[in-house]
Amino acid sequence: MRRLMLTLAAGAVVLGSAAGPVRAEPIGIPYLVMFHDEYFRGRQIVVTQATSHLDGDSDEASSVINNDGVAWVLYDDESYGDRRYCVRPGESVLDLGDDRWKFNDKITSALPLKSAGCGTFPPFHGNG
Ligand SMILES: [Ca+2]
Ligand SMILES: [Ca+2]
Repeated sequence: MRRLMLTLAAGAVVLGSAAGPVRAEPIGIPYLVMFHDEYFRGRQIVVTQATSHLDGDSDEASSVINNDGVAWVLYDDESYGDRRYCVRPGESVLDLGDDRWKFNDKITSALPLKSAGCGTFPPFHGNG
């Protein structure tokens, strides 16, 4: 009986972690912050200004949060080229590999805009 209860308890833990939302820690750094892993995990990439090549952090970002006051555009290629997505102030993307974007381990350059809106750049979330 004891063995059965332990087995059930272990099963519940696995189900809970698989089905429940993964809560990311709040990030207080007031810039664009990317992470090598999903859900704000792994090595941090703090970007404070336009960066035409992320050097050692290129093609590594798997999640991102924008704590800056303006929108940022994230590009696949260096010097702001190829596919791109815009993240507005206060927005985050917990998994850049999501089917909606397929942008995992892609970002090579990052450019801040002069506004909080994305203008004509495609946003990760919603419109404009
Ligand atoms: Ca990664
Ligand atoms: Ca790239």
